[in-house]
Amino acid sequence: MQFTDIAFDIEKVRQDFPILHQKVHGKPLVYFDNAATSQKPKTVIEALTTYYEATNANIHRGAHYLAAKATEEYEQTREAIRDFLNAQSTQEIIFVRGVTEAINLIASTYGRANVQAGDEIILSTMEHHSNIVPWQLLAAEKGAHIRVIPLNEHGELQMEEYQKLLSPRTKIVSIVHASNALGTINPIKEMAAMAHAVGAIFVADGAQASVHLPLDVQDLDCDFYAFSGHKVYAPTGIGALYGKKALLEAMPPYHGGGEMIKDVSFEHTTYNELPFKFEAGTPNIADAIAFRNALEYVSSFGKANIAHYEHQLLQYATEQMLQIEGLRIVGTAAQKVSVISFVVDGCHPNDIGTLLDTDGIAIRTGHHCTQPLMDSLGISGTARISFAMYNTKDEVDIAVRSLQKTLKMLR
Ligand code: C6P
Repeated sequence: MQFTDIAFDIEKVRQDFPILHQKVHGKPLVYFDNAATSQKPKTVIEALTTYYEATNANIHRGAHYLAAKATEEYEQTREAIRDFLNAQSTQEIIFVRGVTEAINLIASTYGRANVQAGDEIILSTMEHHSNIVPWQLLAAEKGAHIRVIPLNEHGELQMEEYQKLLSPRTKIVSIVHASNALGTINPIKEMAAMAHAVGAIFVADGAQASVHLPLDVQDLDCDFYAFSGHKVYAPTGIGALYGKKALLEAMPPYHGGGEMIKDVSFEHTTYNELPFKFEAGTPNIADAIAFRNALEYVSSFGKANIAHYEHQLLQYATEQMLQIEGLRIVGTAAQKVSVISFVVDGCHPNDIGTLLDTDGIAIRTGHHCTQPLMDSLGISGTARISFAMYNTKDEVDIAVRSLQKTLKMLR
């Protein structure tokens, strides 16, 4: 297969990622675990160093030069995220640690205020644990019920079953935009409209989609959209939650503390305006600032161009892997991000991962924090290859050769 219309120079891109140029167990590193976390370009790494060397100060409170500079840079990232998501206002962008914290925030605030006994929360079989457990905690507290959309044999949502689950009892629908374990891209725009038709709100888990798909929260009409910086080439420990302003305004705060208040007395506290109402305490300033560099880095290539390239990697790798006897790809949806989960007859995924590692190839194995999905498929886990913009066709060839060798050893 010939790759066509690649809009950027992959070798140049690779030069931007220092970590890629090392040997692991004596072999050049092939990093195929990007769905777990992506590697960081120099611009992000340098932003962190520059921040601590030249800017470090607490934000939104000091009267001095450094405090003002740090505050300005922190708020510039909020604007970059607004732009990345095409949100209407920076008041709709809350800094969080990542998707896990974002969903816990929604469940603890919007959920507690709006879900009552007998209400229903709709999830899908392919959800990550972080989009299951916060809702289970809420449902247990409130006497609400979780309903689950089943999948078809390709790992796509059964939309007619979703339609049947929706009712006036539905208060929240929370669905992954792109599955980390299957790669499936879900039709969240259509799903949000269907949720709205019964008066429910729609939450999208954008952990995987955010790095691969162009996003427009206004067009998607999600009520909440969560993503983690570390999967979009930004540092760990920083992410963003988009929420519609009217919802955020009506919601009670999440954590209490400094920054999220206007006035405090022992009798009464008034809360700060959006988005600060949801950002108690000193935040992760350095990583938030470097987050902007990551988003700018992605935007400089154009997300559609990156997606086009990654799709070719996905197609090429899928073709190559399907030639391996006994290998089955788990997740064959028509619309996929660049994730390939697979199982091989007679081989445990962990053994495959361990042996590929001896050839310098990093993949993830196991249940990928989607145990209900694995249970529904009747497997304990998969081996998973996931691509980023810096991966190459040659790396796919290296991995396929290593896989062939590995499977000979295991069978
Ligand atoms: N998936 C993976 O290897 P955090 O950890 O908060 O940044 O993201 C959680 C999360 C939520 N939803 C989806 C769809 C995800 O993929 C993840 C993280 C990683 O697949 C680590 S388990």
